[in-house]
Amino acid sequence: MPTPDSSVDRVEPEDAGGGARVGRRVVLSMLGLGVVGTLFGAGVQSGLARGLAAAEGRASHGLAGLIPGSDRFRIYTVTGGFPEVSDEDYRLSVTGMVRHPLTLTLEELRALPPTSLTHTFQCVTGWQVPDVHWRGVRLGDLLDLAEPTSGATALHFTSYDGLYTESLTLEQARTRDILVAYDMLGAPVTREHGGPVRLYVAPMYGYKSAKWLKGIQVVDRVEPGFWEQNGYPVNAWIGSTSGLGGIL
Ligand SMILES: Nc1nc2c(c(=O)[nH]1)N[C@H]1C(S)=C(S)[C@@H](COP(=O)(O)O)O[C@H]1N2
Ligand SMILES: [Mo]
Repeated sequence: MPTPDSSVDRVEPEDAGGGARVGRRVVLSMLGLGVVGTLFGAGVQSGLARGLAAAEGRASHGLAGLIPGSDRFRIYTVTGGFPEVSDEDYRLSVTGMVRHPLTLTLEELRALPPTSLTHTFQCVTGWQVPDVHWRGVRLGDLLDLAEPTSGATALHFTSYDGLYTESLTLEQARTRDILVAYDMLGAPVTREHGGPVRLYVAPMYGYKSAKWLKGIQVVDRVEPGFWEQNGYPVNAWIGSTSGLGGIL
C-alpha cells in the first residue's frame, strides 16, 4: 500500500470508491481479454487493475519505449514520441467557463508568484520516486487569475502530444499541491518529462500529471482523461480505496 508523503498536506479522498470505470471494454480489448466477468467482484477488480497496469506498460513501449531514467522515473508517452515545443513558442491557454481567458508564455508563467514542493512521485503501476522537487505556479493561482464563472465544476487538460488528456474537479484543482510546473529536480522540466511545462498533481497517481501541458479548459462536468477512458479511476488520490496502488 503506498503511503502518502508527509511533506505535503494530506487531502482526504472526496469520493473514495466512486471512481468511474469507463472504457473497460476498450481496455479489455487492448488486452485481448474480451469482456468477461463483472465489474464489482473484488477479484475481478484486482485482475482488471493488473491488466490496466500491463496496458500502461505496453503503452510505454511505443517507438520511444520505456526508458528507465537514471533518477528511476520511467518515461511515458502514449504517442510514441515527445512533442518538441521550444521555450519561445510555448503557450498555455486557460479557456472555457472563465471571466478572463489566458494565454501565457513561459516567461509570463515564470513571472507569476512561484510555489515549490517536494513529494514522492507515484505511478499507479507501483514505481515511485521519492523526494522530487518541483517548482511552478499553483493551479489554484492560475484559476484565481482566470476566474471560473458560476456553473464551472471541472477542468479538462490537453497536451501538445495531441492525444493525452486529463481531468480534475474544480474543487480538487484548488487544493494547494497541484502545480503547473516548469522546474523539476532543480532544473527546467526536460522534454522527456513533459517540458517546458507539465502538470504535477502531488496527491494523486502519476497519470493525472499531464505532460507537455497545452490547455486548461474550464468546463461544467468531468470528462474522463486518456487513461480514465481506458479504465483508470477518475478518482486518483494516492492510497484511496479506488486507486490501484494497494494491490500492485
Ligand atoms: N502527455 C502525457 N502525459 C503523461 C503520460 C503520457 O503518456 N503522456 N503518462 C502519465 C503517467 S501514467 C505517468 S506515471 C507520468 C510519468 O511521468 P514521466 O514520464 O515524467 O516519468 O506521466 C503522466 N503524464
Ligand atoms: Mo503512471
